[in-house]
Amino acid sequence: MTEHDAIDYAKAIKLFPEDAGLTCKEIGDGNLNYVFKIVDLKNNQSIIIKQAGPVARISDEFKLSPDRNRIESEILGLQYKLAPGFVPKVYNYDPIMNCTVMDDLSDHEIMRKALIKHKKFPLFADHISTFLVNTLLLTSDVVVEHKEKKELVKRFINPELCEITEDLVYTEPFYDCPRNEVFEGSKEFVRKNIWNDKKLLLESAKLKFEFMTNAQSLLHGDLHTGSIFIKRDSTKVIDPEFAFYGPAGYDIGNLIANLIFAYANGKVTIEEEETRDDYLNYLITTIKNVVNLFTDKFNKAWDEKATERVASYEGFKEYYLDTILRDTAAVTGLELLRRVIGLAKVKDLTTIEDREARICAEKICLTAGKTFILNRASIKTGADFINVIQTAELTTVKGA
Ligand code: SR1
Ligand code: MG
Repeated sequence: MTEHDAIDYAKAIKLFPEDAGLTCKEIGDGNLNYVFKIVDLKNNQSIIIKQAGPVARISDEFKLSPDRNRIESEILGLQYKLAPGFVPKVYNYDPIMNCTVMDDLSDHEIMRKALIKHKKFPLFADHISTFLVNTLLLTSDVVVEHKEKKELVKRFINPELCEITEDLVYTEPFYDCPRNEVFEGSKEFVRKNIWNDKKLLLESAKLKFEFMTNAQSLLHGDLHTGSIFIKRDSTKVIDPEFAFYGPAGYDIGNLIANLIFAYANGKVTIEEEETRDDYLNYLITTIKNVVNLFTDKFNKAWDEKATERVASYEGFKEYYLDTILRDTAAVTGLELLRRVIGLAKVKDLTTIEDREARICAEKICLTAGKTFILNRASIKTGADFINVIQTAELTTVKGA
């Protein structure tokens, strides 16, 4: 749709009163879709229409079924029930126009943009840990009746978007793929420490196959800070078009890595020492709390909500949670590597103007990323996650 078409569409589906004075602006800045904000200036109401085309917005090279828009609208509806208050409300899904109408969240801001401005959100770890436990545990075989769960697996089969993740996260960052976009100052470091490390390549292969075969939980599938709208007292998760049944740790690791990008940005761009320490401490506390609150809330929800008989066997909950935390560490590492090496970048790094500062931030991410993957089995607590980040920071700053 053009902006003009979107106004006609809003009128046709009778979303606004007859006397509405509608305006429209296309505000999408993601990689795949078009996002129209429709405002009724007369009655001061607004909504969002998100439309999926047959190819990705960033490149015709990615041919994608617009069915992703159905997946997005359906999972938003499900998450609205599982994690009330943490996703926008969906008003309409249209399988002909491949578009979904939902709440306008313009009173919030995109979390990545806010973090690049070094803003703090003290309630975020509490909010997102509830969202993660509710959406991940409550869609798993631990809680959902198994035939019903298999129906959900069918409904959310998402081959094309999974292929993007398989390629961009699990495959291309691990060799000198022509589609990669490595910053020239970081390329030698990448070649030596990533592409030439056979042990790391083997671990990436194991992880790729876990991603493709472990239908554990209904994932958001792309839970980075650009998929979160935030304000002081509210967190809304958007854009779940990559949703499918995969390893629960994928969402948690994705999120933590993106908090680490904010950390690396703050570390090299905030000049005043006290302000920098304060901001980095906020991010360290947030990362630690995300892991620890997830663990606490997961244990509690398991005790209250598990329906599967074997879930009550002694030691099983601990075993299951351990595998999620191991996968969380691994995906934290994978996301850290792929955003530095691969095609899809993050502004936290690309907006760093000073060349040496950007190289330093990227090396922190690459060093931590590699450790998260290789040592994933022993990274379980918030303190363990922080230890990897701070060690990477120390070795990078010392020029190792
Ligand atoms: C072609 S899509 C590139 C990236 O954008 C999305 O947000 C996902 O993160 C994907 O990997
Ligand atoms: Mg997106």
